[in-house]
Amino acid sequence: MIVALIDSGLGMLPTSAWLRRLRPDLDLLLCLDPDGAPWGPKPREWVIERAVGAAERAVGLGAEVVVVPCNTASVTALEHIRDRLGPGVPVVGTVPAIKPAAAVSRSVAIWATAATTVSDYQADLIARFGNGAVVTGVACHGLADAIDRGDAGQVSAAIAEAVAHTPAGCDAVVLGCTHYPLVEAEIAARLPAGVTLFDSAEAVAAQTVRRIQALGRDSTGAGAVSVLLSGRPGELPASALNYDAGRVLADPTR
Ligand code: DGN
Repeated sequence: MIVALIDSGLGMLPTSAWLRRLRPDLDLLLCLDPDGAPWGPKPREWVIERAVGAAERAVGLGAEVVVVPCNTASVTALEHIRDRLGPGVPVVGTVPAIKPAAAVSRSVAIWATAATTVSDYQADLIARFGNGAVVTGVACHGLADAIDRGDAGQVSAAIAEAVAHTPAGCDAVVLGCTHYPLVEAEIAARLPAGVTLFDSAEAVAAQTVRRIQALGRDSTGAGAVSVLLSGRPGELPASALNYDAGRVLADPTR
């Protein structure tokens, strides 16, 4: 069975790593959009078009399940992807891990892209799962993009800015952009001791496995990893292409 993962860039890697751990037999199709990234600061219509387009191409290449390991695309485009693909293709989204954070903390900060931070979806999640905690949204400008570009100086500057906007006394930080766990060690080192980080990668992978099981299909595969790139593969960090010995497909339609 082919499972497609859709994100603008490298944010999908923590989730795909969990999927590999839980179900090494699955064939993964990693759909990245170097031509359209970053999605975080883009207009809503842009994110919807890129994410729905990637999902359609993935299904055209044989994907039977679509995962969106991207908070920005999930809060913006998930229902559009579901509408376009129809009920036959399970679509699993990602939301910031507010619920587990607010279960143990009275002061939570959510680090995310600007799009996620201002979304009604995030406001609704806080209302439903905030558990009475003080929850503060922190928009981390440029952090996801700097991670994609492997720009250590910009990563460091964006983390410093986010730390400065995180309320004193906050003891839980939700990594509400799937890129951020890739620099988790640096984030943890820059926050005060005693702050716990939360992310959604393991939970999204586990939910994907449940949705696959619910399909009731024999889903064994070869455990292959393929990469589908929009536009300019030369601009994608080598770390993505070296992720596994999978095939790299260039998408001629972009
Ligand atoms: N990884 C995406 C998210 O979780 O919001 C951000 C993607 C981007 O392009 N900024």
